[in-house]
Amino acid sequence: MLKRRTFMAAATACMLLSPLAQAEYKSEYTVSTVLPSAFPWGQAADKWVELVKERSEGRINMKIYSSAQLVSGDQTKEFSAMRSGLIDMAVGSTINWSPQVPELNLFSLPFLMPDHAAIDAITQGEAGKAVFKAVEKRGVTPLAWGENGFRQLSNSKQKVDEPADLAGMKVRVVGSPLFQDTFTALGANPTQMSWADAKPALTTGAVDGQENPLSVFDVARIDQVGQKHLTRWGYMADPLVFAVSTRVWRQFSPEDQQLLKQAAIDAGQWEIKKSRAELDETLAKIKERGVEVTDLTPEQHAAFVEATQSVYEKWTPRIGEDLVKQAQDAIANRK
Ligand code: X2X
Repeated sequence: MLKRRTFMAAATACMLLSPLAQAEYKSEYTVSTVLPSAFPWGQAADKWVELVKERSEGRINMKIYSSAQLVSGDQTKEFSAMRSGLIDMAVGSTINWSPQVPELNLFSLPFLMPDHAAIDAITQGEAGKAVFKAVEKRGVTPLAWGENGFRQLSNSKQKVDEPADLAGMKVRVVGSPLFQDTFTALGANPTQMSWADAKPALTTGAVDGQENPLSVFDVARIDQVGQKHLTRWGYMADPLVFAVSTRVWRQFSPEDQQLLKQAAIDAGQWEIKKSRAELDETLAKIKERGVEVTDLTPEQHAAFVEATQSVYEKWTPRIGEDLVKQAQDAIANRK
């Protein structure tokens, strides 16, 4: 009996001590990104790290590992690595995490979001909350949204303003299955590869085209690898998610969880505003470099929408009928 009581007392003492044990933080937390500081994406991560350091007075230190180097460049493995705790934190793209979180494919549905207000209508509303719940369910704690941006199509062959122009065109896409379906539906010949392999493949001509936001096209100097034609079709936009591995998240005190979250929200808002504000200037720069930029007429746009309907049929059940409907309603009622 006495023994049992001693044991109970010891167990209680341990439980009381556990908040102290929680306070023992790692000397440094890893933060994974795909794009480094020269891009808005990398700047979003930089800002988060800086705000956390400042607000925690140096108690919480984070170190950024860009180019998906923590997963040897294989960006679609980033989420799993975070879930298992191999990576502590990340600022990641919805595209790269969608193989593990099917709900994130919502943002990749072609021509779902016509403008920035539509992105915000999803991320800042109920649909955004539902997406975050889906991320959380899979062992990663999402904190805030950022933005990689509307993705535009470039190629080395010809002007593209109708689906027929894409016939047989070899297009590099991210390693997320929905993209394979979108480009196949358009008659193109999509090839999945990581960002690390994309520029070399464009350089050698292994692929004819790619799709990425204007900021990525500009900073990575995609014009220098023969990409002379760019179509501003804005067929999808990938938000960024600031997140922490839930295993790691639980080690922080509630106050520090709040600090990390608020810093992520502030960094995200700062980056979204900045990257949108830079778009016009970026476009001008790209044109100055001699890239032929094509905008679609409403009729041309409609032809692309029409050609990609099969993607909705296949992917809506996987994403969730309710979530897609919720997002569509939010977009219809956007400000
Ligand atoms: O690989 C890409 O195209 C990039 C950099 O935009 C993403 O990581 C989604």
